[in-house]
Amino acid sequence: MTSVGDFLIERLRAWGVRRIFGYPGDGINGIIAAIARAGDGVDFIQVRHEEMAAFMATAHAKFTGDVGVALATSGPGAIHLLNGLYDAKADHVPVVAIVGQSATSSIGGEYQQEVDLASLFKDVASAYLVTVTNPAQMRHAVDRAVRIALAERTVTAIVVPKDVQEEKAVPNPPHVHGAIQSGLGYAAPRTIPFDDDLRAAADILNAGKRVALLVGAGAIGAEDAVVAVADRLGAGCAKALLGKSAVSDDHPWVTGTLGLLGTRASSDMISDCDTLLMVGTNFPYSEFLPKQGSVKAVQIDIDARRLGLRFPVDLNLVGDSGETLRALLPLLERKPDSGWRERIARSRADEARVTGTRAEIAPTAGTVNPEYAMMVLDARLPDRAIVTCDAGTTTNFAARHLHMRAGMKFSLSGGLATMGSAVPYAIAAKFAFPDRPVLALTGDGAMQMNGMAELVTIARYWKRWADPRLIVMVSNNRDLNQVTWELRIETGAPDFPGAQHLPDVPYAAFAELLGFRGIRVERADDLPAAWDRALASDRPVVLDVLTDPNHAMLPPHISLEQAKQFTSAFAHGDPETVPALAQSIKSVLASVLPKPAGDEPGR
Ligand SMILES: Cc1ncc(C[n+]2csc(CCOP(=O)(O)OP(=O)(O)O)c2C)c(N)n1
Ligand SMILES: [Mg+2]
Repeated sequence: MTSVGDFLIERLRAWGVRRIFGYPGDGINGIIAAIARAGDGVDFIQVRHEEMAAFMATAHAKFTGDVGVALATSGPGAIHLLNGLYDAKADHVPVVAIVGQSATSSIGGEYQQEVDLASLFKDVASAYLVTVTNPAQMRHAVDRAVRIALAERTVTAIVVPKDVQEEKAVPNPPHVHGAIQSGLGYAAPRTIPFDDDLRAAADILNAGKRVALLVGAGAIGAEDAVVAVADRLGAGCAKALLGKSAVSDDHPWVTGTLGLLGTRASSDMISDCDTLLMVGTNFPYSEFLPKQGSVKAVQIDIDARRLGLRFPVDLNLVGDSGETLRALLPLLERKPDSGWRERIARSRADEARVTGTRAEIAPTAGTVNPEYAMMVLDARLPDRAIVTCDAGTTTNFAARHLHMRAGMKFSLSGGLATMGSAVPYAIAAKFAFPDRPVLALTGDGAMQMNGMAELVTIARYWKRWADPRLIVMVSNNRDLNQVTWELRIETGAPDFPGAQHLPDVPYAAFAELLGFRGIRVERADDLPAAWDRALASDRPVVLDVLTDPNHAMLPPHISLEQAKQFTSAFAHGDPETVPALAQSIKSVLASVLPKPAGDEPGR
C-alpha cells in the first residue's frame, strides 16, 4: 500500500526535491518511514535542532535557487523550526515546511504535544498553510506549497496529523464534483517593464551626471547586465550586504557594501551621486541613502511590494533584474567622462588605506585585531569559495574587508539578522556544492548558540563531500561584542560583563575531538600560516582566533550624536578596559569621523 507519507515524498520528488533537512519525532513517523522506503530517492539530512533544518533549507534555497524543504515533528519540533523559517521569509527565498500534528482523533483534546499549528504558522507561512486531514488533499497541498513558495519566494507549510500519514494515499482524486486535480510544474516568468516605462527610466539615467547603482540579492546572477549598464553610464556600484556576491569587487568602480556594515567609499558615492538606480534590493538603512529630493532615482524589483519602500524614487519598475537591465541597455547613452568613476576609484583607494591602518591597530595583548584577521583571509579567499557569516562583528568586518570575485557566493541572515545561522548555512552549501570550499565566519556567541552542536552534523557527513574543506572561523572575543559596541554607541552605557561577556571555550580542541583539524591562534603573526593550513586541509577545520573585544567597531560615518554617546560611555568608565580601548578608539574615530571639507556631519 502506498501511504499518504509515501505519496508526500513521491510528490516532492516529482517536483525535483532531492534533499530534506529535518529531525524525527513520533509526530512524523509516517513520513520518516516513507523516506526510508524511498531509499536513494531522497536524502534525509539529520540536524541537531529543527531550527538548523530551517536554516539549511533557507541556505539551500539561497545558494541554489531551488526550493528548500525542512521537516519537523509536531509540537516542540514545529516550534523549533520557526526562527529559521522567518529567516527564509525575511530574505524572500522559497522554503516548504512539513510538520507533524497530533492524530486527528485527539486534536482539540490538549493531547501531549498538541499545539495549534494553524495559528502558530499563520504568520510565517501566510502565503500558504494547509492541514491535510483527508488523503485526497495531499496532492494539491504539495503542488500548491511548492509552487507558491517558488512563485512568491516565501515560506509555505503543510501540517500532517500523524494518523493521516499512515492512511492509504489518494494520488489521483476521483473525477467528481468537489475533487481537486492539481498538477506539477512552475516556470518562472520573464518579467520586464513596458517599453514606455523603460524609456522613461533611460531618460532619467541619461540625464544624470553622477550615476550610482545600488544592487542587492535580486541582482545575483545578473552580473553581466549590471556591468554593461554601469559601464554605459560610467556609474559606480555599491552593494547591499545580501547582494555582496552580485558584482565582483575586482571592478574599480565597485565600492563594496553600503550601510552600517559598509564601506565609506560606498556611503560617499551614494551621497555624492545625482542619480540612483536601485536593483533588486530592500536595503533598509535610509540614513545611507540620499536625502529625499536630492537625486533622481529609479528602482527595479521583481516584487512590487518592495518598490518605493525605502526611498521615494521617481520611477518604480516591476521587473527581473537581469532582464530589465538588458532591456534598458540599448536605450542608454554612453556618458562623456566626467571624472566620476575616477573619483570613486580614488575613494576606494582611500578606503583601502584607512582599512589598512585599522588592521594595524595594536590589539590587546594575547589577541588578534579582528580586522587584520579578515584581511588575512581576504588575501587567501579561494576561487569559487562560498562564504557564510553570522550576526555579530564578524559580519561587519567580512562586509568591509572581504572582496568577492566572480564565481564566489556569499550569504547570511540579512532581514532577520539572526545569530546562529552561519554554520548551518555552510552545511547546506556543502551539500549543494560538495566540490567547493565553504567558509563559515562566526562569533563565539553564535558558535556556542548553534555552531558547536552543528559541528556534530558536519562530523557525520563530511566524508561524502568531494572537497572536504568546510572551515569554521570562530572570532573568539569572549564577548557579545556587536551588541557591546551598540550599547556603547547608542546608549552611552558602559560595558555590562554579566550580560555581555562569554566563557572562553576551546573550540579547536572540541573540533579535534570530532576528528577535524582544530587550530587556535593567539598571535597575529601565526594567522597567515594558520589560514594556509586550514585551506590546505584534508578535513573540516575549526580555526579559533582569539580576537580583540576592545577593537572599536563603528559604522563608516559615525554621527556627532553617536560620538557623544560613545564618549560618555567612557566618561562613565567601562569597568575593565578603558586604557586598553583608548588607542583603538582614537585610531578608529579618526578614520570614521566625517570628512572635514564641505561635508556635513552625521550623514
Ligand atoms: C537569535 C539572536 N539573539 C540575539 C541577537 C542579538 N545579537 C546580535 S549580534 C550579537 C552578538 C553576537 O556575539 P558573537 O556571536 O560572539 O559575535 P561578536 O559580535 O562578538 O563578534 C547579539 C547578541 C540576534 N541577532 N539573534
Ligand atoms: Mg563574540
